Amino acid sequence: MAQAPTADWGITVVGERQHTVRADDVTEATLTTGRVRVSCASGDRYDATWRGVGVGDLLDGASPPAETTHLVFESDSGYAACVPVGDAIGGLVAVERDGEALAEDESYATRFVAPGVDGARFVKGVERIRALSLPPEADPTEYENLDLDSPEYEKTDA
Ligand SMILES: Nc1nc2c(c(=O)[nH]1)N[C@H]1C(S)=C(S)[C@@H](COP(=O)(O)O)O[C@H]1N2
Ligand SMILES: [Mo]
Repeated sequence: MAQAPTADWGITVVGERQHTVRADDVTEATLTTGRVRVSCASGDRYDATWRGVGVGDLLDGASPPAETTHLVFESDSGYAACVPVGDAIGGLVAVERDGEALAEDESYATRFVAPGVDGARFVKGVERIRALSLPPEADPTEYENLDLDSPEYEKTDA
């Protein structure tokens, strides 16, 4: 692996305003922990304890519109997932899995996880989170890209 992405990440959150949360902004007190299963359509699954910043905390400061229906999580690789806000809000952008910094073991430092969301949408290397207000007839999958991938993210069978 070329370089450890260590504590050098930033996530830009876009609502009515835009703000960037950086690794330096994250203190022990702002971290939250959750047990979440990663479950892929291929059948692979595992449970892990994730530690990171709650999605609600990330949205603070970006003033997501009251009509927000979905959050789009975008990776630095182009991979992107569109998740109903009610599901996403129960999740976190993790920086640790089972007590280990993701940046230590993986080619990415951050990743979205949330209970009840399928593993394909657990975007690795989150770079941007956008609040969307979609009308009921909209197709949320048009706002995602679950194919494009950076090779070092070693996508398992989608
Ligand atoms: N950026 C990025 N995130 C991604 C993927 C990817 O290809 N790129 N693959 C997804 C898929 S299909 C699954 S099942 C999980 C796999 O997570 P794991 O490596 O922890 O098993 O990551 C998801 N997150
Ligand atoms: Mo997957």
